Amino acid sequence: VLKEDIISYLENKKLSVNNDKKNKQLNNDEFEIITLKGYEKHMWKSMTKSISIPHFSYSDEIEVTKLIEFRNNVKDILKKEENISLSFLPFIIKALSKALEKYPRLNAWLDEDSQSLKIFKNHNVSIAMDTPNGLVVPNIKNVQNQSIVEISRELNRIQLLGEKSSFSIDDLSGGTISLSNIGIIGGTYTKPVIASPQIAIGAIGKIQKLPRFDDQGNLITANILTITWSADHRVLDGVTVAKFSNVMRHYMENPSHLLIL
Ligand code: CAO
Repeated sequence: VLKEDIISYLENKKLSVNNDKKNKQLNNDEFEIITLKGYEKHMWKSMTKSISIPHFSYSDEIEVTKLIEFRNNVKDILKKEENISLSFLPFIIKALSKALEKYPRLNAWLDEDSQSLKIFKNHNVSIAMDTPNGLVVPNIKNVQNQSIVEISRELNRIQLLGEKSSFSIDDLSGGTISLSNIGIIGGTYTKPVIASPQIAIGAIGKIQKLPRFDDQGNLITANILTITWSADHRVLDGVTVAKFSNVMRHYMENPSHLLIL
């Protein structure tokens, strides 16, 4: 057999293998092409920008037994009298706002061009929301002036809009800090991605019954909710974020203080 024949045989074989592969790739029954649109396209753009931010991450455990009792005590009456569904989130949003009163620097937008922070007086809390059309982040405005019942009503309103994907521009713009309640789906810790130009976002895990020790060293059944903060490390340091998170934890662990302070 000539050397040329062997080379030609091998090349033909390679060609036919490649053609087989090509044909396989072109077999439309085996895959589906999804073209990104709407909210998904926006997520592509916003997350690509966000991921260039140097993220600082901070996590903590919050003991929410009192919060669960408090919420369960008023949940049914609120549904009956006002037709409002009260979850834990309105308490968490209010606790966040209380912490912002002490640490307003987290409630800001970063202008990269002028290297300046615009610190807002209003607490417009963006809520990451799972909708039939993907991730949307509407915000609840002026939380600092709203009661827990008012925040619940607003949360119920945006949930309804989310189901119909009919948010107004106003609902989707002007958020100053973000929260993501991924715990409703599951999981304990997640590291959220900052929604630029905001500089901080918190992610809440699932409430879990876990063994812990109380101050006297007794083993107790605790209800633990985790929170993880991502903050823009160019303009926020770890100590500020930790102190801010401690204030928020205090209000979540002592929900009655949300009503009197
Ligand atoms: N742990 C345990 N239970 C929780 C919980 C948590 N972290 N969060 C909510 N629940 C409970 C609520 O209390 C409620 O229970 P009841 O029936 O006893 O009242 C139930 O789960 C349903 O709550 P809800 O849907 O009304 O939730 P919410 O008000 O806490 O949250 C919203 C609203 C819009 C944030 C949520 O529905 C949602 O879309 N979450 C998804 C967040 C998301 O997509 N994150 C990803 C962002 S990054 O890609």
